[in-house]
Amino acid sequence: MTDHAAVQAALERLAVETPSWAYGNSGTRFKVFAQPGVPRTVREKLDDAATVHALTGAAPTVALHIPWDRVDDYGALAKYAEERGLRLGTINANVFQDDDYKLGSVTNPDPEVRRKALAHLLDCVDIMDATGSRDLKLWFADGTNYPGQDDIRARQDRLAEALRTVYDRLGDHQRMVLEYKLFEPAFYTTDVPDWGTSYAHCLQLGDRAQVCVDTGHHAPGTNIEFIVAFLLRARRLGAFDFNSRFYADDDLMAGAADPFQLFRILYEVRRGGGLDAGSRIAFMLDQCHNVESKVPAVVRSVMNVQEAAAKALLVDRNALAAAQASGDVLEANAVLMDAYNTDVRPLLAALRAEQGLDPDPVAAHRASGRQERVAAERVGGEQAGWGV
Ligand code: PSV
Ligand code: MN
Repeated sequence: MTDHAAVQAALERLAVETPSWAYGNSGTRFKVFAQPGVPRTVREKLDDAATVHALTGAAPTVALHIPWDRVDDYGALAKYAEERGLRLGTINANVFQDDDYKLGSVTNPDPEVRRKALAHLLDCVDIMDATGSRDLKLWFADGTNYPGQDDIRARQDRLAEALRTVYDRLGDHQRMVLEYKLFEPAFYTTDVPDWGTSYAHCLQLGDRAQVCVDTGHHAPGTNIEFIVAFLLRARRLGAFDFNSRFYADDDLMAGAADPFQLFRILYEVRRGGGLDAGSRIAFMLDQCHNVESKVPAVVRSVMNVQEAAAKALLVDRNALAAAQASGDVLEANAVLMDAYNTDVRPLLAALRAEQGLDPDPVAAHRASGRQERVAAERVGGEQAGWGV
């Protein structure tokens, strides 16, 4: 039996953090296609994020990327966000877009470059103090392209040393989430290539070091829900970067390429208590909208996460446990599939209506004419995009 009140309460609680960079121009390494109405400033990115939150009621925080979102006064930026019903969320450090980082940032063989990278990470913690952010997200592009290029083990030592310094600088209420990615931009070794490496470093650091699972950062065919189940059991799953992929780190809309995978992941999240009140998992999007319109694409992604979560919440856990305990493989699989095959759109539409929102946020955005309005208003200046 499904407890509908509990499902509804969990869905009302579910908050998806949107990334500031999703609102800016982006592309592949071949071409960035500019779009009309793209924000020119961090504040305009926040205006777009506020629109997503107003439409969905489920995207109350925005992740910043430093230096893409560098401003003089972070306290003022936090206030600007607050006035629009938002909070500033995770601070993403960027130690991958400077010539000095060609051979790595915190693992660079040159101690001067390591010092510079570390200083940036510590600056990011200062920014967290000003914005009131809880999480510092670390992703390192560090690695090597050729066998023999650098000492693999020494690079782990350098990484551990930098992480320790940053961890010790965190306030009691702050956390570090360490993201992994199997390859790109390095092609031979990557210094944090997988969840195990991230987990091992986090274990050495302490409780407030947690793993960040970016769903696009695995080899094809990897069973991500296993990783999620393992990390939740170990109390080390801090955050998700949701996006979807067909080939590599495609950064497409969450739930677009493989909604069944997103459901399986969110079922393990639910199983591990991650959808319960008081859960500290950050559900972030980390994606780019290269060819599709950005604000509605972020809205669609939030809705896709909600739909997958709703289906995960509908799994009849008692029936599943009974089937599992009796070794009834077919029935256990059927219980899971019944939930996945449920059309949860009416349930979510009703929930939005109850919250005073339009049941169809994408249509509401189209009907509002905002896209045309901002395209007419945001003329001149330089559109935001990847790069500094
Ligand atoms: C790296 O591919 C990544 O997933 C990291 O989270 C970065 O901070 C982000 O993408 C934005 O480029
Ligand atoms: Mn990511």
